Amino acid sequence: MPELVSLRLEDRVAVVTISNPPVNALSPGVPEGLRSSIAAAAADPAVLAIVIIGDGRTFIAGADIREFGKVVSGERPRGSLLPLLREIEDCSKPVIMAIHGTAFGGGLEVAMAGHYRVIAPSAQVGQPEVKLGIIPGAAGTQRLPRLAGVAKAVEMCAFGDPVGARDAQACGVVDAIIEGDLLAGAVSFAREAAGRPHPKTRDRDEKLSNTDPAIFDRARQQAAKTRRGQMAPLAAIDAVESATRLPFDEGCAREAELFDRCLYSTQSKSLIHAFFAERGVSKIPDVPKNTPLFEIRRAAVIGAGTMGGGITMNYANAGIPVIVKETTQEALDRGMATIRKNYASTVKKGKLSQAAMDQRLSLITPQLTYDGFDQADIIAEAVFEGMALKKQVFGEIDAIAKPGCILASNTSYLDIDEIASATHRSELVLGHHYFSPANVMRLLEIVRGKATGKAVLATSMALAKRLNKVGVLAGNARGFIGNRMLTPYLREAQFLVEEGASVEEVNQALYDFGMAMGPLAMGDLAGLDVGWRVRKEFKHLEKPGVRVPLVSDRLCEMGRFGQKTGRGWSRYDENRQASPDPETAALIEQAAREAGIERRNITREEIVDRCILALVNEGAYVLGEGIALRAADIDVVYLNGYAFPAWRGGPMFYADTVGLPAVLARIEEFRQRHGDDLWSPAALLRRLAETGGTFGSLDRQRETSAGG
Ligand code: 3H9
Repeated sequence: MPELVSLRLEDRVAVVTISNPPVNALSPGVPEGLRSSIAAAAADPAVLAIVIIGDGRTFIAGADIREFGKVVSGERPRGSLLPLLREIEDCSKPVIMAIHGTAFGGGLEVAMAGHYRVIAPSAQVGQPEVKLGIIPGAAGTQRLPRLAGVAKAVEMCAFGDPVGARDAQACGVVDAIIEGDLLAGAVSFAREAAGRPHPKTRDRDEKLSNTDPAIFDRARQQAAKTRRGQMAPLAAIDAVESATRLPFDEGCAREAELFDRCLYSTQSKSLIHAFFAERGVSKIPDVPKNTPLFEIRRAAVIGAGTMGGGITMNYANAGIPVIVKETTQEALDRGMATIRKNYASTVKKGKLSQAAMDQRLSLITPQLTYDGFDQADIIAEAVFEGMALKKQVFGEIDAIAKPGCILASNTSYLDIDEIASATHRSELVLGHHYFSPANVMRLLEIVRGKATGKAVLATSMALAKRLNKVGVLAGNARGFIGNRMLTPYLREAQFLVEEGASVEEVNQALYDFGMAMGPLAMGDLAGLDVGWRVRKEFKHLEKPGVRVPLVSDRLCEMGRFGQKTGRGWSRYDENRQASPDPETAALIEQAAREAGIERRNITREEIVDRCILALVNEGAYVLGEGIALRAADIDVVYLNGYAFPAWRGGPMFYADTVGLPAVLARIEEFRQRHGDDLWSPAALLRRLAETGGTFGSLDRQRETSAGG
């Protein structure tokens, strides 16, 4: 096995190199290697100073996240990095941390125990632990305020966003930026530092005095708003606050207490699940890693509406020249105006420079013809949802596109194989289903038709990353993964209002569960006419005698499409602020009366269970039918496309945390009340619940049998 930590001498400076690919996480063996290397360097009279550096693409990206599960399950004791960090800090020779890539979490904590930090201009530092539902656990909340000041430490520890090299230098986290060769710069810095007294971070208390307590209040308010429902950000704020009140060692003890509370919580298990789910999702068992990819240099998009415009922006954002085609000048102008407006608002928020906006716009060619489509490597179709139109468009582009050009449909419900049948290249046809707004939402469902080639799938996965999306493979079934599951979720929300809950109660219960907004509010935002159109297209598939929601079609017939018309389930003012609409309430009551539905009081618990377990049960069907490869993929879809709270891990992980026997029992209860057609538990769910399995264990089993 290659050495995780190695030591060599360069110009009387000991260079300690960490080699634990891919990200030099502090896995077992790394702390031990650091300890022995530092001890050896300290004892060697030839050594004047010590440089610690990471091999490969990064410094240390943090603790090994996989270890946390083992600690929580009792498989491994929870070790502490604190003694090692103290040894580094107490070293008689100056220790210089040379940072490139990322010094995240435990990586930054190690770096802060050094006497100096030097950094490559492109590197980042951060305490992103809260994104995993935990807080820094190796004195990060105690050393960071001493270096960066309390306000910066609160921001970094409570919200977890990384800080670039210049910012890190400005706030005092690093001492120098090294342009050019980092190691050479670090070694020469170390030689200069040798012999001078070197500061211990834990003794530097000057930035802690006179702390304004309002810093903590403001951070708590911000966390309540932007990290709603999460415990780790609040714990991180408490831990940093303790640095201002307690001596260093007592502050560390308080941090450890808060860290443990977070580590053993369901929230951190959920967020860690989400972290690995997102990283596992691009692996397609029958598509080898080394599948040759198509080169995507130019793109073309058909349709400049809401979706087409967003898709066009995705390509331009990734630096890919893109043609966008519309059928009328008016629609094209409207589409381009929206694109410009979107970019301008990002510039206004300071998140994009004017030059970058201009550069992105220069990559977009708006036009009414197919000119240049024969040069495109991929053509993305985003026309109105309707099979006849889609087939016509695919027939047209098939005739123009060059051989090898990928044809991707943004359909959200339609049959990819039927669309592909309009072409002579079904192996190059698939779905690229974006989520609105397409330039913002990270999810991209990559829909595999029966003939879609493996290289096309592999290229799509790679392209998703380039477009800053999370690509999830979905089978070709109506609604694919996300929208198929959404149907019963929205159905239950509507049934609940018919049975007696108010629109506001349903929205609030799901919001309190952690969803970004309630289901009916989401319908109003997306436009109720979207579902109305889909329902009309698939009306012939409805089973006679099975209950269907009564109200949304009526709202649409009245021209109440949601936010865009000012009225839907709720009423909206000019700022799109919702208020209850007595007319909707009356309409619901009337519809329920006509259908003979007895109205009653409905608890928040029932609202949440009906909606969320409808998602879970449909998810289990989707998984059982092979529409999704893994339960974790379904979670990734819901976390990135539907704003399911990441701290609950996604619907399938949530079901595991509730316990599948309890989930099954509740579904059975609903089945008794609402009938087999609506609430038959999926066979897969039943099997797992009855055999002590979980969706997570099923994923692991499948991964093992697929050979890794
Ligand atoms: C912590 O430090 C707690 C401390 O306070 C100490 C407490 C005692 N561990 O993301 P990528 C894997 S908590 C294990 O695709 P990128 C990842 O799964 C930690 N594995 O690359 C993937 O594996 P695979 C605080 C890790 O270039 C591969 O590396 N630190 C870890 O897009 C490549 O990852 C964090 O939260 C890890 N720490 O992004 C940092 N990190 O190839 C988390 C990555 O098998 N990591 N892997 O799928 C990141 O933010 C990104 O991975 C990073 C690289 C920016 C580093």
